[in-house]
This record gives sequence, C-alpha cells and structure tokens, in this order.
Amino acid sequence: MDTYDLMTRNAEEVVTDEEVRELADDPDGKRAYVGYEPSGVLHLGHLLTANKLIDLQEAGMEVVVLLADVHAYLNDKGTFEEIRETAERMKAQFIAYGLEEAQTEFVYGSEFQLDEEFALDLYELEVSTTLNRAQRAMAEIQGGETAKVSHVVYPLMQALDIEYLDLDLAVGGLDQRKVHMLAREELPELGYDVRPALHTPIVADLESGEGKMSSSQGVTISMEDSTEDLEAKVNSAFCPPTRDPEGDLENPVLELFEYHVFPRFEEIVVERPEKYGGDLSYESYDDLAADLESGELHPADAKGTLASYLDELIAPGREKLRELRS
Ligand code: NAL
Repeated sequence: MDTYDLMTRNAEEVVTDEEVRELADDPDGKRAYVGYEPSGVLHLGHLLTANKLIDLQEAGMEVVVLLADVHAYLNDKGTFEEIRETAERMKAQFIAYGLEEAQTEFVYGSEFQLDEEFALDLYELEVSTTLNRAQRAMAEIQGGETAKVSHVVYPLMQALDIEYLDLDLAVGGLDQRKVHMLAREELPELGYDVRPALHTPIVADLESGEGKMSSSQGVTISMEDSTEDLEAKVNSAFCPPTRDPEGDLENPVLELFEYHVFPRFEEIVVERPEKYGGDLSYESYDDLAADLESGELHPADAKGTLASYLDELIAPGREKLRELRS
C-alpha cells in the first residue's frame, strides 16, 4: 500500500488532503499525536485511533500519546491522583495492543499545560474566542451539557497543545473536529503554524446500529471483556445482511470488521463445517461485505468470526490489566 493510502485508510476526514499528501511524501521522524482523557479502561473507541497510530508508525512517523490529565480533570473525571493511576494503566494497555514502544512518546498534559508561557497563550485564546464557539467545539466531546467554565477552557487548551507538543499531524475521532478547526483558525492569530488533522469515524452502537458506540451508554467492547463477554455482545449486535441499512442506521458488525479487524490481520478466516460450505477466507473487507450482502456469508458466522478476532486483539491488554491488578 502506498504511504498516503496507509496514512489515510479508514479516515473519515482528512484536513486538508493537500497538507497530508505533503506529509506522506516525507513522513520519517515526523510527529503525529492523539490525546486521551484517562478514564476507565481502553475500549473500541480508543482502539480505533490506536489503529491509525499503528498505521502512521508503519509509515515511519513518531507518535505522541497525550495523557490528557488536566483535560480529564476539567471534565470532572476525578482527582489528579485517580486520573494518573488510570493513565499509567492506559499506557500499558496501548503497548500491549501493539503501539511500537520505541516510536511512542507518552506525555502528561500537566507536564507543560501549567507552565507560565502556556497559561499566557491560553488567556490570549480566551480573549479572542467567543463563548459560543468554545461551547460548540466542546458539545460533541462532552455529550452532556456544556455548562461549566471548565468545559469552555478545555477545547482552547486542546487547540494550544497542538503547538506545544511540536506536532506535524493531529489525529482524533470525528468528535474532535471542531476543536481542530478552532485550532486551525486561532493558532495563526498567536503566530503559530496550522497543522493538518486526520479524523477517524465514529462507530455505531453495537445493538441498535444508531448514533455512536460509547462507554457511557449502550454497549461497547473493552479491554476488560472476557472471551464470553465478547461473544455475547457481538452475538446480540445489529447485523442486517447489508452494509447500508435504511435511514441513519449502520451495520456495526461490518464496521468493526472494517475498522478494527482488517487493518490488523492479513487474512480473515471464517470457520464453517463442511456441510455448510467449509471455511471462507478474506483478504479484503469489501469481499467479506459483498459475501454478507449476497448471502454467501451468514450473519451468525460473521459474528462468531468477529468475536474471535476481537478477542485476539484485546487478549494481550486484558492479560496486562490482570497482571497490574494482582
Ligand atoms: C484529546 C483530548 C484531550 C486533550 C487533547 C489535547 C490535544 C490533542 C488531543 C486531545 C481528549 C479528547 C476526548 N478531547 O474527547 O477524549
């Protein structure tokens, strides 16, 4: 696969395409970054951006993972001590999942966000940004009501981080796009450069195929799930025999194959008894989706296969968590 295709595969949005193409011409040693609020254990939402980081590392880039402790604090996720403990476990899970340790730098937000220079830049952004703009940037991240002062400071700090971490590319879920747009507009006002961004899709809720999968509501899959939990969750997932169900619905089973399984395995084997046609093997997502649509691949077989590949992906992180707790 060519470098640009690898860097952008499965990205829902590339801002801007021209800037990312330029980066793809010479990615060696360039720095990409994702930030995460330390909270709970890793779930599929985290792993979707992690897959993109693995692609970028394969393309030769260095990856910076921001453990956004101050952001988590501003979003009411606990005391600094609790947040730090969660962050350390998160780090271990990312490495277990497959981020290349030698090409990954983990940084705590509090290492630079409390410096005087950062604070002064933040105040400058506070002066130049309207309340309305900051609230809109935060609305998709926070989900609930953006009513606290901390919720409008949050996106401004996130925008500044892009400058302070000396990055060449910002990566995030599509829910981060308004923060990245704010950064593109406001950073030049402070005399800083604009950076390109890649946004990963938001995966639909497993059971309904609607909206977004999240840990706070509905069903998600996390590093803590046992093999049996995974099987049960995937089994009860919405899986019509089409990749584009009616209306706003998605096929979450196909989405998980596309975004989580195919990027990490060369070949997917669906095991079937001889009397049902024997094993099927796929090297591309499109072939699998086409077989589901034609009826060659039964949804139940697709689900069983999905559960076992997801299990293989989360097994090392699950093991790591067990170790850390014992
Ligand atoms: C992502 C988050 C917090 C701070 C960041 C700083 C720079 C780049 C990305 C960042 C977390 C993210 C979330 N807002 O919703 O999880």
